[in-house]
Amino acid sequence: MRIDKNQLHSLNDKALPDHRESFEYISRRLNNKGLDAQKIIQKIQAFQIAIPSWALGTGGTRFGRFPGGGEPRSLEEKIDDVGILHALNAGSGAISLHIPWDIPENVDQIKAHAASHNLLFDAVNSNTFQDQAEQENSYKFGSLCHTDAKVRKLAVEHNLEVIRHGEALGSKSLTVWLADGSSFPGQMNFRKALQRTLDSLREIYAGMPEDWKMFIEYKPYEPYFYHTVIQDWGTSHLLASQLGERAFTLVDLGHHLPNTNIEQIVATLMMQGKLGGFHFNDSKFGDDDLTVGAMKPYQLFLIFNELVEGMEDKESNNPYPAWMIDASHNLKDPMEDLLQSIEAIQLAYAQALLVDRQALEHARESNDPVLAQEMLQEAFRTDLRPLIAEARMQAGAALNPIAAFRQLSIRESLIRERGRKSMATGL
Ligand code: RM4
Ligand code: MN
Ligand code: MN
Repeated sequence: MRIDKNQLHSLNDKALPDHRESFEYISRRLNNKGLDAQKIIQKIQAFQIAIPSWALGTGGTRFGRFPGGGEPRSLEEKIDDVGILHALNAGSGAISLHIPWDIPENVDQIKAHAASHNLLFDAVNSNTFQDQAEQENSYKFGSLCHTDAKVRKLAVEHNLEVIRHGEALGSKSLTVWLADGSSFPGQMNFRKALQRTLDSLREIYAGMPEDWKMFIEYKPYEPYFYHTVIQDWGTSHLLASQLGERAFTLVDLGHHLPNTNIEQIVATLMMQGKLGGFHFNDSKFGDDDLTVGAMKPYQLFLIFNELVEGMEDKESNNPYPAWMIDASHNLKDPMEDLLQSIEAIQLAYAQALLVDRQALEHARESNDPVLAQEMLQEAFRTDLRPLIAEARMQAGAALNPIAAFRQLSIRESLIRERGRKSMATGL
């Protein structure tokens, strides 16, 4: 299914007078502060966030799953869904595949299909946290860290195969998230498990094409409850540093214990040139996979404040990070949730662009926390929603993506096309 752009534009036309009023107001306000709204709009338009192929269906918890209907039944249909999102918001121009949930069968056809929606293939993700049907050696007690060399070999080979799939599609990076760990004190030798993980990662790193990057995620707990081999950014950074120049840490917002200062982690990694990518979501307790910005929008803004500072720093050698949403949806329509997530990210980014870096630095140098807070909160409390809407409209997308999703009855059409009981592959 595809969005009819004429229908989209006529919806925009109806909303235009109201939008004009609010956009003109904010443009004037920004102008008075010496900011050019159009420049911010261009940055928003250039900022593209990948959608993971596993986020288009209803996720569940370990207690149950309540499918919503019209879920994509194939990789082609997942690409269609990301295409719909991109047509609505002009901000999600890439898809990130999880192998083996989404093995591209006919590569040329899949590539052409994605291109017809103006989509690129972002990082490919490996999966050694589940056993596949007929897999002889189990990942039950770990994968890259396993005590048995046969299991480690299987996991390494799987990652190499994921790289080959990614190469065929034009991806340039591999994201590795390991569930590996233990649930009981004494169960695993920490030192040996980490060493074996490093050795296995070396083999994968050696199998990456020259122009590829490896992103290593970390997470403090879950699925194991006592120890996780790559538990924090420090461990991920240690591995990335040992592996080499093309290995980086990936920050997944949900992979921190409550109250962790994630923005500080971002700054530290960027200082080292080792922040490779980002997985966006929000949470209250742990890896809750909630809509970005649903719980802690100020934290998201503070993170973007560091990201912008790092990206604008001419002396920084941090590469441009890869952006992806990583969430699973239990209650909301996944597509509406993704639209909300993208908007929350764009807003936090745009607000961070408002901060006068020189003035902020001055406040810091003169040890003036009051002024520093005033500056950050002034930016955070500026309502930039009309600016984001304008960025979308100028790019041919919807002024209001969620309203358009509903008014164009997209979910109803998808249910008609795919059925009420269709189920997407994923968690
Ligand atoms: C993990 C991690 C990975 C994602 C899986 C599905 O918690 O965030 O990025 O691939 O979930
Ligand atoms: Mn993740
Ligand atoms: Mn996660």
